[in-house]
Amino acid sequence: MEQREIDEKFMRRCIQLALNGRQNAKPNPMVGAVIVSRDGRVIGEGYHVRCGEGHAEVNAFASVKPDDEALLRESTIYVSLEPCSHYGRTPPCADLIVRKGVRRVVVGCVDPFAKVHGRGIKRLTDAGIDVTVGVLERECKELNKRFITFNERQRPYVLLKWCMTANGYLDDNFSPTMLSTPVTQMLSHKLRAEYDAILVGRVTAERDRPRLDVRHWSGPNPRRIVIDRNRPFCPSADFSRPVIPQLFAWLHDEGVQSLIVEGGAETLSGFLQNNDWWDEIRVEVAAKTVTGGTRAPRLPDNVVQTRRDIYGDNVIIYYAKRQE
Ligand code: AOF
Ligand code: ZN
Repeated sequence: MEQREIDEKFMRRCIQLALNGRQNAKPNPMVGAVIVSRDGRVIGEGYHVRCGEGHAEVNAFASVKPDDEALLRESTIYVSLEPCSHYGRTPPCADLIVRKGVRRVVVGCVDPFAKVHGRGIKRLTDAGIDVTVGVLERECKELNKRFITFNERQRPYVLLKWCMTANGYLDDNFSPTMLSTPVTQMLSHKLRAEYDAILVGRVTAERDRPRLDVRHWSGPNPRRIVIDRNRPFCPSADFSRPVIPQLFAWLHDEGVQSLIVEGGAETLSGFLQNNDWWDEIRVEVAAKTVTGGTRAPRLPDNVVQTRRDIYGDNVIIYYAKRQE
C-alpha cells in the first residue's frame, strides 16, 4: 500500500471514532485520533467524548498500553482536526503531542476556530515534527460542517427543509403528517435532535401551531424561533436592515451553530434570496398530488443534488451549492 492509502485508511478510522461524539461533543467539534506504531500497528485510539472533557488526542494517548509507550517516539498520530494550540477548557493538544515525542502527525483539516486556526500545526512543525495536512479533508470537513460554518462565516449552518406534493405544492392544506410517512417523520425528528435551533415564519407558527420539538426520536429539543419580517428581530435592531442578517448576528452571539428553517414558503424564499444565507436544502417529495395551494419554493440555479433516499412512496432529496 502506498503511504497515501495508509494515511487514508487510518484517517477513515479517525472519522468513525469521531462520530461517537455526535450527541455529546457539542458545541465542540467531533474529533477522532489514532496512534500507529512504526510497524503499522494501532497502539492507541480516542475521540472527543464530551465538551469540557479530554480531546481526542488526550484520550488516544491515555489508551496506549504501558508496554507500547516506548513505541511512541517512532509512531504517527492521525487526527481528523488540527490539534489545538490554546488553553480552553483543556490544555493544548499540540503541546501534548510534542511532549509525547511522536515522529509524525497527520491532520484531516485545519481548525477554523480563531484561537487555533493553523497555530496547532505551526507548533508541531516548529518542534521538528513531520506534519501532513489534508488527508480525507473533504470528509473531515463534512463531519464538522456546522462547527466550521459557524466559525468561518459567523453564522449558523443553515438547512432549508420542506415537504411537498409530487406536483410541487406545500402541505399547508393538510396536517403535516399527511404528506410525510411515519419513517420520514421520525427522520425529521432525528434531524431536530442534531440541530441547535429550528425556525418558522410567523404565519406558519400561527396557522400550524407546530411544536417543533423532538418527539419521534430521542435527544435534546432545538431552540425554537419564530421570525416576523415586519418586526425588528432584537429590541435594539435597526428597522431598515433586513431581518436575516440581524437574526444571524444574534444566533452567532447565542452560540447557535446550526439552524433548520422549516417554513413557510415566504420564510424559505427569504433565505433563498441570498446564496450566503443557506448551506443545504432537504426536500421531501410525497407521491400525492393536489390542486391549488401554496407553491413550494423554487430551487436556486446553482444547486446540485447530493443525495436521494427513497422511503416507501416518499423520496427525500438533498441539495448543496455547486462549488464555484
Ligand atoms: C483538538 N482535539 O478533540 C477537539 C478540539 O474548550 P476546549 O478546551 O474543549 O477547546 C475547544 C476547542 O478545541 C474547539 O473550539 C476546537 O477549536 C478545538 N477542538 N481540538 O485538538 C479535539 N475537540
Ligand atoms: Zn485539543
